[in-house]
Amino acid sequence: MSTNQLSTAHAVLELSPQLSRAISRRLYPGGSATSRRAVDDDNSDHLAYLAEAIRTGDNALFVNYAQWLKVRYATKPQTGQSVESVLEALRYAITECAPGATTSAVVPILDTALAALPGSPDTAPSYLDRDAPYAATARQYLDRLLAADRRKASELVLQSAGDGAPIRDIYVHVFQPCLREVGRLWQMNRISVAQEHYCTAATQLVMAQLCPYVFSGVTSDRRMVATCVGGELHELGIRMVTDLMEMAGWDTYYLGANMTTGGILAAIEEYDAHLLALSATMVYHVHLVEETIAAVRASERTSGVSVMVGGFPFLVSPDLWRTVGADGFAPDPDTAIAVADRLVPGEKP
Ligand code: B12
Repeated sequence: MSTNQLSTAHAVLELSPQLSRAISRRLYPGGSATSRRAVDDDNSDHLAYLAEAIRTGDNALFVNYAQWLKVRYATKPQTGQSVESVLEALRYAITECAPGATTSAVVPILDTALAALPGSPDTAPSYLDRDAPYAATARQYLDRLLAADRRKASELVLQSAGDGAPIRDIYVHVFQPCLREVGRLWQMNRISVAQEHYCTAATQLVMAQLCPYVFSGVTSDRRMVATCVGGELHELGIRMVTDLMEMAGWDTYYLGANMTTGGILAAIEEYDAHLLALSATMVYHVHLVEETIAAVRASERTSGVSVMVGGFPFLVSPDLWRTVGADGFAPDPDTAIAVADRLVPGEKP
């Protein structure tokens, strides 16, 4: 990551309020200040994603966001704008408000995203694949949650586990696709925020009911602290990884969502961890992953810990884990166990 990239990203974030207003003026020339302010939040999001792509030098992070936005806007009629018009307005705002060097660094990223849009669909395909293992269970589980019946959803999963379905399969083939499907349905405006929250909360409840299976194995002396970075609320992915690593013999210390860097460092030290598993889902939290890793490396008390990262941005950009300074990355729990075993070799329990 070069100094230029850092200063350009910083400039975009510093100018965010002015840029945001310029975008709104361009998109809604006749609109009132109030109606423009209503889209300013969206604009700050666009700029936060853009800044992260500039900082990491990874245009894919912004291109993926533009493609996601295309689907979201296609089904969110109140926006009344296309992604193309938003990106054009962003380009106009940058040219208007930012210094020349910033403009010349940012415009190519916007152009790359604009060029990717025509070939990109305005709907997102379902995550529920009829041919996948446990497809029928996943469909039923989601249907029960969408029908607001968490009791029946829980019964279904507990029955499967009781019948011998491995917890790993339930996590990977039921919870994961169902949660991603819930996200897709929200993105396409087919379910409400309340439904999205309900399905997530219910899944956390069901996962907790599976606890006896998770903690039934023998634990080795390899210790892992697992957590999300500050501000990150998406905790289920890292929780699944943690539970399955616990089942694979790791002694795990799971901290959940939104941890401060200081808190993470203290936990590594107190728990005498060999491995730190860090998760981020929102692209605009990638800099926090990098800052946390830098802080871990900088402290004598934690510098010996290996760091493995994962989460959505790392799925979008397979080399991003190197950019943020991690020792390893895994896209899923099985790979996470293999990477962890490589980073911290030890006796298998
Ligand atoms: C549940 C959910 C929420 C919940 C989270 C609650 C909780 N307690 O976790 C709430 C409601 C809080 C939420 C909020 C938001 N969300 Co949300 N959310 C989701 C949803 C539906 C499911 C997330 C999930 O659990 N996925 C399932 C897990 C298993 O998958 P995973 O996270 O990728 O994890 C796997 C791997 O990545 C990997 N992994 C993950 N972490 C780690 C770490 C390590 C070390 C390793 C090795 C591996 C690893 O292993 C996991 C298992 O395979 C997703 C949809 C989706 N596609 O995931 C949207 C989604 C992530 N959210 C989204 C958005 C936009 C938001 C909000 C901005 C707005 C909103 N929807 O309310 C806020 C932002 C909050 C914030 N500041 O963090 C978008 C992001 C789009 C984008 N392009 O960035 C998504 C993709 C929905 C969508 N399709 O539009 N969300």
